[in-house]
Amino acid sequence: MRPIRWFKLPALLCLASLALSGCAQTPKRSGEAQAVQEPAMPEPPAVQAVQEPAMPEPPAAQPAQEPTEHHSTTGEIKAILDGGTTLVIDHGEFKGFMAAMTMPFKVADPDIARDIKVGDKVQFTISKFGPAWQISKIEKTGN
Ligand SMILES: [Cu+2]
Repeated sequence: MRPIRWFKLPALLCLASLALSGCAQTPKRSGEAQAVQEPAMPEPPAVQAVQEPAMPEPPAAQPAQEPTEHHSTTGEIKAILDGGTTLVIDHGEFKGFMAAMTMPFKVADPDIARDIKVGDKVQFTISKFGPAWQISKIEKTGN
């Protein structure tokens, strides 16, 4: 019994010390490959600042835009509607754009039609504000 115990204990100590020194050992002593640099950690992709899409602005009042196209003709005022913001006009031909007919037109700025009355003969211009055609200029030529 005795020799066995004697043998066992150092064996265990030896194993333990091997394990410890194995961990503690510095791998290279050569001085040659010391400059091996850790590959830089790839940068994590920058966290995209996820931006809330801006709330769509309510469409601005159309007359704020510069009109892109204009047509002029003459006509006669048949009715004034919506507090002066719409004029029904029996209009002549807009050359190359629209045949003569009676139809309503929005007025870009009701102020420009302030003095217009039903029955007035007018010379007027419609302009394209965004998708909408509106009267941009109107003057009385007779009645
Ligand atoms: Cu028309």
